[in-house]
Amino acid sequence: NKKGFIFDLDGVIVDTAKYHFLAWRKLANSVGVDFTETQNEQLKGVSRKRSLEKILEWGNKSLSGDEFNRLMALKNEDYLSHVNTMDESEILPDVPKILNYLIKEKQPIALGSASKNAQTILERVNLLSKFNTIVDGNGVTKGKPNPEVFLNAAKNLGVEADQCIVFEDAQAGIEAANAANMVSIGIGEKDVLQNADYVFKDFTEISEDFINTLINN
Ligand code: B16
Ligand code: MG
Repeated sequence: NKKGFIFDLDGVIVDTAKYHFLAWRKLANSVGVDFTETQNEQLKGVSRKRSLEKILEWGNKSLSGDEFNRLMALKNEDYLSHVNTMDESEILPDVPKILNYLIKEKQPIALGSASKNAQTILERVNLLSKFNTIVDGNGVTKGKPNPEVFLNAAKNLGVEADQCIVFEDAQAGIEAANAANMVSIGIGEKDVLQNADYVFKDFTEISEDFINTLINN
């Protein structure tokens, strides 16, 4: 039985949520809407378009289509100015160790992210070559919690969905993995990621023995 290991990007490989927060807060404030850390948490794993819709809902604002698109572009420009400062030092602890172990064990590896900037970010932190396939916000029509992104990743790897293991930091992503019949591994807090099959604070808590169990089950 061939396994597939699928990694979310933001919050799993790098902490870009802090840059999304800065860019969304700046944008929201510019149209007179407040934006808090709690709200940012609710945008994790959510597409750029859906994120702006939610921010406008929270602020009771409605905009024309043109204005909406202009704000989405502005937010992304600001976000990318932060992304362009990133380097390998922003990779979350023990991520390279786990990726290298999976590569040593000849396990297929995919990225499954809602971000349209996924490839740029992986290039910046020098991890692009570790992945056999990248499925990102450009390759899906339905965002998490819809399982499309992970199902496409499984297909690209040539692995059955129920043989895949997903690492996710967002509730929406855990739901997507569960809906795809995949093993869901939460990276973060147990009380936030209640529906995950396993939860670890970060990759420093994940042992090679645990990875071996995943490979052999
Ligand atoms: P972009 P993930 C998600 O990435 C982020 O968690 C979410 O906050 C963001 O809005 C989304 O990507 C879209 O990102 O604006 O770069 O296309 O966690 O699925 O890797
Ligand atoms: Mg994430």
